[in-house]
Amino acid sequence: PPLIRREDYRPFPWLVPEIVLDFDLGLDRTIVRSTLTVARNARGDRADTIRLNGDGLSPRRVAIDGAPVNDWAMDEGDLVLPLAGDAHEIMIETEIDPSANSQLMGLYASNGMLCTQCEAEGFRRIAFFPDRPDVLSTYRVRMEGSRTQFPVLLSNGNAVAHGESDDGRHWAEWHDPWPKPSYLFALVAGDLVARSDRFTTMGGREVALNVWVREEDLPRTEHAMESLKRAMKWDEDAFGREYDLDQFNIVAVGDFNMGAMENKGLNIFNTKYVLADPETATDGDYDAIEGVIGHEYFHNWSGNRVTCRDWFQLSLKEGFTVLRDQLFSQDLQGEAVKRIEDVRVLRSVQFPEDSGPLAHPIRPDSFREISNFYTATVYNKGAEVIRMMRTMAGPEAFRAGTDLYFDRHDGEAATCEDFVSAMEDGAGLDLGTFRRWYSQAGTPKVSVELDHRGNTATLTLRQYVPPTPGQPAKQPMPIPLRLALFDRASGTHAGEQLIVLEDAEATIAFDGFAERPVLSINRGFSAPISIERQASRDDLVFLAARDDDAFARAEAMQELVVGHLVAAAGEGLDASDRQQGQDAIAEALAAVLEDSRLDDLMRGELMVLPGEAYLAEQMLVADPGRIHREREGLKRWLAGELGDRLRTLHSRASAVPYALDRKARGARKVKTLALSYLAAGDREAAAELAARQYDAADNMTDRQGALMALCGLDSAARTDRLIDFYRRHRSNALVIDKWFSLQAMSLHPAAIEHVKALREHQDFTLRNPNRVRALYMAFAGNPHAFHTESGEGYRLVADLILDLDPINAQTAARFVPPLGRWRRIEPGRAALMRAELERIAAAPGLSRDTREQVERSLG
Ligand code: B3K
Ligand code: ZN
Repeated sequence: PPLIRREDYRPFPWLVPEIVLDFDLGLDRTIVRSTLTVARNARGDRADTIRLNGDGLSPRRVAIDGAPVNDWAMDEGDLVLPLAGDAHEIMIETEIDPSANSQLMGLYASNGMLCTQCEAEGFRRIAFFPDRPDVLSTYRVRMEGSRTQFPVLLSNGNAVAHGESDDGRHWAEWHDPWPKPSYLFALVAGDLVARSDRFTTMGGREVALNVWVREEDLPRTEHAMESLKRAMKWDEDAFGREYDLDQFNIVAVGDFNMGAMENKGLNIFNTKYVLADPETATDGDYDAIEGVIGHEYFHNWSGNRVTCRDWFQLSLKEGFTVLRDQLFSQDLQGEAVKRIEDVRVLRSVQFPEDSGPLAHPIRPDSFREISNFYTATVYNKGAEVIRMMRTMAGPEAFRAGTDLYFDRHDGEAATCEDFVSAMEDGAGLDLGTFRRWYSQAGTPKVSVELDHRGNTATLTLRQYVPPTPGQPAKQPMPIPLRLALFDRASGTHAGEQLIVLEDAEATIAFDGFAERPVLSINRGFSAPISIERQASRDDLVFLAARDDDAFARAEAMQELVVGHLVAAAGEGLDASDRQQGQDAIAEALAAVLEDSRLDDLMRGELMVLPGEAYLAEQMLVADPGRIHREREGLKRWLAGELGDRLRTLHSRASAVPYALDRKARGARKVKTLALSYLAAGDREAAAELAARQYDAADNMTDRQGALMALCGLDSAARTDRLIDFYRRHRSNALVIDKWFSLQAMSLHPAAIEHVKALREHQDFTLRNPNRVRALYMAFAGNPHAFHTESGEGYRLVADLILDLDPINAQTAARFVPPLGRWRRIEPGRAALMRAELERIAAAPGLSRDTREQVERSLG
């Protein structure tokens, strides 16, 4: 497959201002008739043909300006038509089989309903069309089908007409007045019911809201609807963005390749991000639903009204929209806790990506398969880059920048450069060299030295951006650092400062410090970098106890643990260093357990130990076995030292009744965290406590937390409760997904055997992406099982990739990155990982998706 390059962008020679789509719907036979109004694009090259993308389609009939045409040609799946004049009408008829579509791209069948997924290049599996985001058209959609099979017929925009036809069939017509690219097209036909509500926009538009689900799921839609209304209001208040159609529809689908999709006026969601009630969804699920509902809704402006010129600009909509959903959730959940969680995700997923063979800039320069670039880098690092602009400009100037951006580019297909320029003009920033954040990959490292002499503290900062594939040498990037210098005696500081490290190195002097101050830096994680400094244990304990920036406080706690574990799992620690390290951590954790000023949600964040992937990231070459043993060993030791306090916390939290407020959610969070520490200590006692938590649970958060602890323990209670959980929830696919995941990510020594058994379970299927991810993503993220020394874990994942690739290439390719980390793993395991990648590479008929990822991973 060819390499597609950003620099080769050319406008399409034709405009397609209008398209009419006519669907004759059937699960295994759908006829699509599309009528395109085309006109020459004055900005494009002159052409005497038009190339309409297709993927697996053949034209049944073609007509231009009403006259049948036979001198067309097929080229690599595309349809090429001769076109001589300046304006034409093209009609093409195709036939597709949705029930045979296991890739879940284009029009497919799920649970007896029909639905679509077009981003990025799925529309070409439905109709021949210039399937690229810079061709904007208004859509008129007519669909007809069996009334019993498809009582509900939905598409983008507003419903304009519907009626009965012969033989128990009916039809509906939809019109979307907003020009959009083909990737935002959507259609749904099925037996669905809606939770309905209304929203009045700030301009007085009355919007009908519907969340469409299967009838039995209706009781679980309240949270999604409430989240939607909050998101609509928030976007008006925070960004001045108003909704622009008379209806907004959300449909939940059980078979879906990702989280959700922002199709104009008709968002299609994975059921996982819609359905919730206390019995079946955890607090984490509630938060994720609110975040994803917000995210897709916010795309209505950042993505739909202003879309992307080409797929290299993906972060224009994704990075910005992730930032918007983070700010939305933070306003509802509390800023510090949300920030800590977002940074945890960035560090555990994006940092490894940025330091491995798949590293790419947030605006990539080339790709073979765009589906492979829906990454944590484009999304999460993309959000961080825009967040830095906001930090440098301040919230008000930033808002002026986004207002100008929306104003300037409404109705256009824009570029990242357009966003940056609007931000410069609107927010009054100079983003000259800051643009390097768009073009350079790799996580910058900033080394920090603090010198103290006389009354002056001198800070020396040096940045280094490591080489990444295709980018051996880097230039310095502006790095905004929020910092404060604490007076050791009073425990206060004279105010936070924002320093932008523009060059490779900078030295800054601070006067008025008779004693050496304690430095708090990169507060709030003001830049997505890693800080390298030799902070003393005392300084970290000081900050962990009293930094007034809650993020920085959690960070000091993390640094204390990371420093200890990396040393222990790396060059090793002598007995006295080990003891001192453990004591400092126990002291800090004891303070966290007892600090009555902390609310439990924040206490929970401070109790979370750094993950094994992030620890591995701190080492040039990691031994996953040693990291795991050290981290578990530390937990065991802490459980021994702080057992009484952990049990007290557990019982205090257990007394708080179920509610959705901060206090009750905090209680549930610390309850399960306390349990997970205790499970590392006295296993029998912990199994008993976990079984009691399980039996007493009146909600999924407590039940899942208890089962998670039990899954790691060898006890009769483990088996009993696993069976109970399955029986209780066997009819709910989303909860059965949890049942698979809990076993695949468990600390049980035989976890890998459990995974082998589960892939033969009658409820396991390669046809459902949620189920595949529930078992295998959980497993690939479980270091002690995945990195089994024999290499069996790698073989399991490689087997999955090979089995899944012909069925669902996009999902299969997502499992390559865990194997691609081999260069950073000790040589024994690295060779086994590489061998599995080579085995995949040698397989005939590999998809473009998987081939690209495997080849890049082998480098
Ligand atoms: N824009 C979609 C993602 C589409 C992924 C296609 N492989 C969902 C989102 O980011 O909101
Ligand atoms: Zn998105």
